[in-house]
Order: sequence, then C-alpha cells, then structure tokens
Amino acid sequence: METHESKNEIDVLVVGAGITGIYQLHRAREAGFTALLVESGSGPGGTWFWNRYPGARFDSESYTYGYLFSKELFDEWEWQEHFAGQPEIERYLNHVVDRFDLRRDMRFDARVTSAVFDERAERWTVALNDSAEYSARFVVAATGVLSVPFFPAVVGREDFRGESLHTGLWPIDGVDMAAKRVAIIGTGSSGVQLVPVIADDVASLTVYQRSPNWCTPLNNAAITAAEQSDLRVNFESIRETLNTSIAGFLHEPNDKSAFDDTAEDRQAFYEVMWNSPGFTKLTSHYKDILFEPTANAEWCEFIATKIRELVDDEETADRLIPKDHRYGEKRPPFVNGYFEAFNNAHVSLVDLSATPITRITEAGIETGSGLEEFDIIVWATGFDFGTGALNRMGIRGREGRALEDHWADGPCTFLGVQTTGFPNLFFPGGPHAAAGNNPRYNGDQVDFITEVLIDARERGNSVIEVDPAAEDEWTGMVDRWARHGSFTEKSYYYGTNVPGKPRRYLLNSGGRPKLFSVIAEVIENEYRVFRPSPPE
Ligand code: N01
Repeated sequence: METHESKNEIDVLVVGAGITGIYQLHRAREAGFTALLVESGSGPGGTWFWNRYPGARFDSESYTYGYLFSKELFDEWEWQEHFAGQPEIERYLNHVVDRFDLRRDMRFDARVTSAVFDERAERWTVALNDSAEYSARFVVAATGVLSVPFFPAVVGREDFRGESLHTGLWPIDGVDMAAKRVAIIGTGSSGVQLVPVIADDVASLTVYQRSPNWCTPLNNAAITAAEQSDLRVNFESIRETLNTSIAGFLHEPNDKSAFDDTAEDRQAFYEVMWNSPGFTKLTSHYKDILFEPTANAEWCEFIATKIRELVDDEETADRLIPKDHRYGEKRPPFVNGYFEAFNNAHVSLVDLSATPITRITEAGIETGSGLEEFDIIVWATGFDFGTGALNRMGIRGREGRALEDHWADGPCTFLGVQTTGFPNLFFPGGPHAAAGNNPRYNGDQVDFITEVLIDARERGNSVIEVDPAAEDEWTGMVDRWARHGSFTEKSYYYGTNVPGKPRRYLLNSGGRPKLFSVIAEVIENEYRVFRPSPPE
C-alpha cells in the first residue's frame, strides 16, 4: 500500500502479542500489508505471558481457545489437557509465532509511550520506550482487557520489606515459595487458582478475602488419545460450531427451564452441572438459571452445601459462601482443590469484611485483629479492565484529542473496533469486544478489521473513520442491553473495582449474534460507515 521511505514506515502497526495481536499480524501480512507488532513483554502471549503465576490456566477448553484459521496448526498441536496450564499455552503461542514466521515482524520489550495521529499525513506516529519511532497508516491496538494490573491504594503498600507480587505481573524466573509465609489478597479467578497450587509448599498461607465468589470445579482432565483423534476428525464441524456459536463455546445449550423439572430432578441436574467442565455451568445450565431468582437461589444453595461438605471448619466454610450476590452476577471462577486447601492447618482465611486491612507494614499485613508477618504478599487484586491499557498509551486523535478524555465517561465504540475522532485506529479485543470465549469474538473482530483495511486499499482511501451515528447506535445498544444481562455493577465488567472509573458496561452486551448482524450490514453497505464524508 505504501511507498516505503524507511523501514520505520509501515502500513499496519499492531500493539500487543496476545492471542488477538498475533492473529492480527498474521492476517495483515497475509493480506499483503507491511506490518510490525510491538509488545512490552519479552515474549509472545499477552495475558498468558504476564499471568504466569502457579496454577494459571484456561477455563475455556484449550482447543476452543486456540486458533482455528489453519487446519494444519490444529492438527499438529496436541493440547495435553482440556484446560491447559500457562506453560503449555505460552509454548503454543510461541509455536504459532514460529510456525507462521511472525517473529521477524515482532519487537519485544517495546512499550508504546505515545501514538499521535498526524492529520496532514493521515498517519500515526508511534513512539516506543526505547526512543524508536514508527509511522503507521493504521494502528491496531490489541492491548487486551486484562493487561493493566490493579493495586488497591492500601496504606503502606510500598513499605513491605518482603517480596510483593501481582498475579498479573508474575516474574519470568518464577518465585521460590518453599517454606515461606505467604499472604494472598484477593479471591477472584486468579487468587483461587493460585491458593491450592502453592498450599503444600509454603510454611503458611493466609488468604485475605473481601468477598467470596461462587466457585465451582473446573473438572479438568488430560485429553485422551481417542479424544485427540476425535478432535482431528471433527475439525471442520468444531470450527463451524465455534465460528457461529453464541458465546464461542462448543457446549450444548439446554432448552429446559429450571421448573420444567421436579425438585428431585433439579438436584440431580445440579449435581451433573457441578461435575461438568468449566463454563458449561453457564452455557448448558437451565436456560433461566441466571434470571429466575428462585432457581438461581436454589443453585447457590446447592453450591453452598458443597462448600460446607468440602471445608472441615464450619466457620471457614461459612465465610467462603457468598452472601452479597447471586450466581452469574459476577464472573464465576472455576477451581481445583480451592475449598479443600483450607483443611490444611497452615492455610487460613481472613474475612476482610469483618476485619479490614488497616495498613501494610514493613513486616506484613495489619488488620483490625492485629499484624501478621509475611515473607511474600501476593496481590491477586485484578485489573483495570477493558480500557486500562488503551487509556494509558498516550493515544492522541484528531486535533490532539486524548483517548482518555474522549472516554472520560467510559468507552464509546462501534463494534468494539473503532471510535470517532481517532481515524485509522482499531482496538480488537478491547472494550465492547467479547462476552464469552474471548478469542472467538476477538478473532471475529480481527477478520472484520482486515476486510475493512483491504476495502480501503481497494478504494484508495487513506482514512478509515467510523460515522458518529453508527458509534452512538452501537454504544447505546451496549449500554441498554447491559441492563438485561446477568452481570451487575458488582462486577468489574462495569469498571466498579477501580475507584474513580466510570461505571459503564465494558463487554459487548449484544453478544456475538449482534456483532455478526451489524458486520453483515456493514459489508452489505460496502463499508460506507467507515468512509468519512468530505468536508462541506
Ligand atoms: O481479578 P478479580 P482476578 N482489598 O478482579 C479483591 C480472568 N482470569 O485477577 O470481590 C482486598 O476477579 C477483590 O475483592 P472484591 C477472568 O476473566 C481468568 O482474580 O472486589 N481485596 C477480588 O477478590 C477473571 O474474572 C482465569 O471484594 C481486594 C480480587 O481482589 C479476571 O481475569 C484465571 C481489594 C480481584 O478479583 C480477573 O481475575 C485468572 C482490596 N482493596 C483470571 N481490591 C482463567 O481461569 C480488590 N480486591 C482463564
């Protein structure tokens, strides 16, 4: 597309080497664009590079989370487990990068410090932390939703003299926890994965819980040889299902409502759900389980009973049972041995709702009931979800407008791929992107963006900028439909976990069907929505 005056002048600059960015680099190159991917980490993986804490693993089935664009890739990579652990995921992503010879167009340890749109040149000037500068016609910021770790403003956090870690910034060389006194603050999906995996190694483990979650078993297993062969034989139908299913999973939906069954049958079905893998507990459950309050309460009571059976100490069991939200109001974590870990004498639970942290000292954590000393404090306190990375990248659009100002009241987007005033900038896998098995939605967005770029090239358009009316319509839909979904403002999906962040829904509340239908309309209208009108 471009006449390349220097090697720092490219068509497409991709930011982020997560699953989405890697795929975007591949698609852009395949379509004949010159492309470069820059990544602040020292290797590929994105979320799966940074979140290398012990126990980090998929909770979507491995073969539904990986790429589907190449049958050969699918055939040659044999996932070892239905829910792969971080090391295997990282190996897979490195394999993909090498398999498609992408590494030569990737730069690691390269953090974007600013991206400024030059209106005259109709190009982005992108600066990196090492003083390199690139001029790109298009920027695709695949910076992810869970890439800015959140540390709460607890008094004295910097004073701690031991080792202070965040699950989302886990050291690449690992951490020796053997015989150490360890604290974990936070019991979201990360904290509850970490607890059982380190429990046996450490001298003591104290879990600081502000609010418990509705955790149910992941039910992971090794993939048998017969299953491996079925996956290969059925690739085309698996791909077809994943490319069209509502939430990007292979799971069979259930057309039954809870009260279609007798009380006895419901209990039997809850038992089936408890023993079913991962997200089937949402996708294959009674179709009204998230919205029928009595059924939801009954399912919660079923889980509570399980927790009481699994945890020996009655008081601890009671503290592990959520009282403040129904099932599905927040993103439920999936666990393996989490509840059982509390049966070890050296593992304890501190209920922060009763005894909040007053401060961190040089030696440990002080709560209403005194100081406990530690060698390691792990902050499993989540992320500035959705907009965190984009708002920190120094993105400046038309007339120097800052993206973080444009989104001061929360994100407004078209299809979760573009926002007005920031021409030639795309952000797949960001706010309003997914609401299910992320790589499937994010891949849909990458495919669409690539078609938009190809269309612009064919027409000789150098500027792609969404019509403000289309953005208003999409954003209005996201905000309105969010009120009909199961997640509430108790969830970080509304930005609630970060003080001062606008309360605005950050997922695509229309889901994949809405994404597909709007994409189809855009294509039918020959991408007109992306062609800015000439000034009058
Ligand atoms: O973060 P979270 P996460 N004092 O925000 C607590 C994905 N993921 O990293 O609930 C004390 O869920 C906070 O308490 P509360 C997945 O999408 C996937 O665990 O706000 N505690 C909460 O317990 C997941 O949803 C996998 O009261 C404080 C915790 O910190 C997302 O990442 C694995 C606090 C934060 O939980 C984020 O999960 C891991 C404070 N001041 C993660 N502030 C898979 O299995 C916050 N907390 C694929």
